[in-house]
Amino acid sequence: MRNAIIADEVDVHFQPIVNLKTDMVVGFEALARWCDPDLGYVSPAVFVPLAEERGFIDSLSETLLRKAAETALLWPKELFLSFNLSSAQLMDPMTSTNVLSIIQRAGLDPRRLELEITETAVMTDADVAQKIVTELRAAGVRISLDDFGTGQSSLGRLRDFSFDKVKVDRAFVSRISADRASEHIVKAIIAMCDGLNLEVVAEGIEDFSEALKLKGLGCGMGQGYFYGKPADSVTTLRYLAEKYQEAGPALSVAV
Ligand code: G
Ligand code: MN
Repeated sequence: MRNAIIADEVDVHFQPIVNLKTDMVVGFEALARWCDPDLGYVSPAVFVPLAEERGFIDSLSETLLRKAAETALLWPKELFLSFNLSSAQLMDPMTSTNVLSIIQRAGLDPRRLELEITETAVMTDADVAQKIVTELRAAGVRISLDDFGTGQSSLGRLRDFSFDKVKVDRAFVSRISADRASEHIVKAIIAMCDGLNLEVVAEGIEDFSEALKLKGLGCGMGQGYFYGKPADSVTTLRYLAEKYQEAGPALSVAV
């Protein structure tokens, strides 16, 4: 893994996040990909905890964020980049300084960056996490609460912690057409976020009926295989060029 970072084998893929009302792309989530020449494809669920444990999550994250930010510079300016922070990073008081200096070096406006954090990560050291989040938000970075509804969900966290966006876990979205309970839970999350002035993204939308149901519930944004699978930066640029061509010649993307 250490060598992979040095050899530049770790790559970033991008998955579109769309406005459910207009079906327009509003941003992309960066997802880490590692294809080892001997091991083949290694899942981030395996290598991120490994990097945390062995103490090189910082260099891994720096490589990924730098690559993601450089790619985001090629997109239309109104699109945001969403990047996952690991739990170890949310315990490290240097994280905000590190993140801001990486995107500054890359030339990406902090207002185009969103950082995804999980409730479990926030829980480990709530004071440090709060401080990191406050510093980042002061610089214009937005914060989303990832995988909402699973793990150690606490509604108190939504009250006491400052976020901008909630990402509803795909465990609820994938069953929204099948069971009433999931539909009611998603409906309640959307209503709550409305009242709290938080944006909502439904994760893991896989088919048209799920998309339709979420639109009906007034969910603002969506993400999932139905709208696009994670793809490399070249494919992502091609996708944007097509989308923007459909939207009219006034908008263009250089490929
Ligand atoms: O924890 P987080 O929500 O960041 O996880 C994102 C993961 O979910 C990625 O590995 C991505 O490939 C996967 N993913 C994204 N969209 C879908 C989807 O529609 N269905 C399924 N099963 N997985 C998805
Ligand atoms: Mn995420």
